[in-house]
Amino acid sequence: MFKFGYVAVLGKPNAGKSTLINRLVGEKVAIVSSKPQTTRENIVGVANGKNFQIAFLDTPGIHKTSSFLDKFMMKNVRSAKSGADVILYLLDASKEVDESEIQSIQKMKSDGLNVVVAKSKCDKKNKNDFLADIEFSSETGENLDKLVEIIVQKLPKAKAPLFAEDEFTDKPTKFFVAEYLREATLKVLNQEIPHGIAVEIISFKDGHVVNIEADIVCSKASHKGIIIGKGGQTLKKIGTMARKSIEDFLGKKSNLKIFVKVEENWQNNPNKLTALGYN
Ligand SMILES: Nc1nc2c(ncn2[C@@H]2O[C@H](COP(=O)(O)OP(=O)(O)O)[C@@H](O)[C@H]2O)c(=O)[nH]1
Ligand SMILES: [Mg+2]
Repeated sequence: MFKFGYVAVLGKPNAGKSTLINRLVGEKVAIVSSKPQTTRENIVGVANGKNFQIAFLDTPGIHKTSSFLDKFMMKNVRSAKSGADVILYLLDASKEVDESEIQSIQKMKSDGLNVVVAKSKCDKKNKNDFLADIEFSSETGENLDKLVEIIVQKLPKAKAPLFAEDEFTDKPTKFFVAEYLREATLKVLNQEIPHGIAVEIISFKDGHVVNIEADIVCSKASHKGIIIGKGGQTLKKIGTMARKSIEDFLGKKSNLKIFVKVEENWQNNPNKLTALGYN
């Protein structure tokens, strides 16, 4: 019997959602960083097994909203929830349980949603006394097989997989190029600034090598200098890191030209959000 379904992965920012999905999909579909709210929109990552196909929906972490960008992120969370066959809710084992989270899990269950609660990061010291369905680690791989088993049991029956075997996501190449550059920026820069940046691909010319021009958009003039760094050192570091991920992903050489632009308060500018694909 074959099974197929959509599984929305929910949880607080930093719970380990993107890391788990990348691990199960076997491709890097979602960027990961130690900074909360790295994921901004839903990304489908497809995992295949002998008798199943799971389309995971990576979601931005559940958080309080203030800007239009925050609202966009939470709209993504809601739509993932309503379209999913199963909700996989991650609770970080290394953090204490949060009452509001427990309430929202109970609410989803009483709304009749098919919820699996899993504790992530079980390789770390357990500070979470919630009785979850399973605990696992994406780092060590512990219990990943069991987690998949639990999910597959809850999936609906299907005649065949929906996605072709080599189709592991629903996003276009350009999306990943932008995300890898955003990831490199998040990794190289510390605190605060990351939430204020976005990446816009200005041109993407595929050939023997790929020629890419991209803007790193930041919200304050003072951030521009920090992103560029003394003598351009920081931007160079960002570019080198991003190019490596992009080349691994595309499987060919690339030229990456990066510009840093200041767009004050772009997170609340509907036109800019549309241009960046956040709508
Ligand atoms: N020790 C440990 N760290 C993890 C594990 N899974 C994720 N992380 C780390 O937790 C941080 C947040 O992960 P991420 O997948 O971006 O979380 P998301 O915001 O829920 O998507 C990153 O620094 C990851 O490397 C795990 O199983 N064990
Ligand atoms: Mg994420």
